[in-house]
Amino acid sequence: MKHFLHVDDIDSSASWLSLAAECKKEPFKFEKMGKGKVLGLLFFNSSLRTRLSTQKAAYHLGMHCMTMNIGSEGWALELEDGTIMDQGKAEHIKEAAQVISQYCDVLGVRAFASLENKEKDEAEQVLNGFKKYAGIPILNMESATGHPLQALADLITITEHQQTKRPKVVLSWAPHPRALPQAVANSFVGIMRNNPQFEFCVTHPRGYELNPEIVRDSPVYYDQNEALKDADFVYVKNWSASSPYGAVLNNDPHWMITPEKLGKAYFMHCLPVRRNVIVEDAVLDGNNSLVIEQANNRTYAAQVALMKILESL
Ligand code: AN0
Ligand code: CP
Repeated sequence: MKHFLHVDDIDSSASWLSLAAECKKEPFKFEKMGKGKVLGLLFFNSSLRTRLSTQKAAYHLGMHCMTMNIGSEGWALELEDGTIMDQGKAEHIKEAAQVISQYCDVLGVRAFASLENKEKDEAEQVLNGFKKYAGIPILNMESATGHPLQALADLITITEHQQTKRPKVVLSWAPHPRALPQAVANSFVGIMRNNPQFEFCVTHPRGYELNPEIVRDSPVYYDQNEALKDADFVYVKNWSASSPYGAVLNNDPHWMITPEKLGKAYFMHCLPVRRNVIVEDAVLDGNNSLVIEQANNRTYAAQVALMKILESL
């Protein structure tokens, strides 16, 4: 039984990419694979792309899909062991996960970082809780520390548009009024690290360092202009600081991506994006923006991840 929890679960980029291309060309080619299987999707947080693209991927594979906004419609879940449950939490994740697995064969979970407690976020309490107690394959639909389906869709998109053998890909931080998780950035760094055919670097203001265990030896620049030099793909994302954990330290509008900064490069963002905060209108509305193609590729990323899970059942 295989889970899809992390970019490291992509055992061969080449074979996953070629399967994604096959699915994109002929979406219903594997529609018998999921026949009779039920996919449950649990959302603790808002979603547009992940919810609809994963449902569409399930449809392509002949799976039945049940979606629940568990964060707003379900019972509040207790995650800690041994607690006296006399406060606000009505149900323990132990029962909830085991019950869900009576109804579903595969379970997708979206549960963002709390941004309040770094250790608990890094322990992936919700994702790992479902993995531990549900006993069925788990699909990560953005957890506290990662968003591997997004990273896979981004890899597909870059591969489709690359014009040279070794394009330069830059991950740039950009300002945002609210504290956002590091999950998208983490998984993008991880998938770039696993695909050394790209020249990759990260740029962010001081204080926004990502987890060094994830960044490893990827070059990091505090000077955005230096990092953006000769870029072919500029992947833009806000994330909050790691110390103090979850803080917004800097909202310097100079980090916003403008047509001048982008130059000839392609612009990428996972969406949702705040116009004229993260990126100027002219970039998003221009010919070099790949954001809609990234969103389209979410379907094929989810389809391939589900196929790998279904094959393992
Ligand atoms: C979320 C984040 O930054 O993790 C989801 C992105 C896919 N974004 C917001 O909350 C705006
Ligand atoms: N990119 C992404 O995951 O979008 P949603 O939060 O709308 O699912």
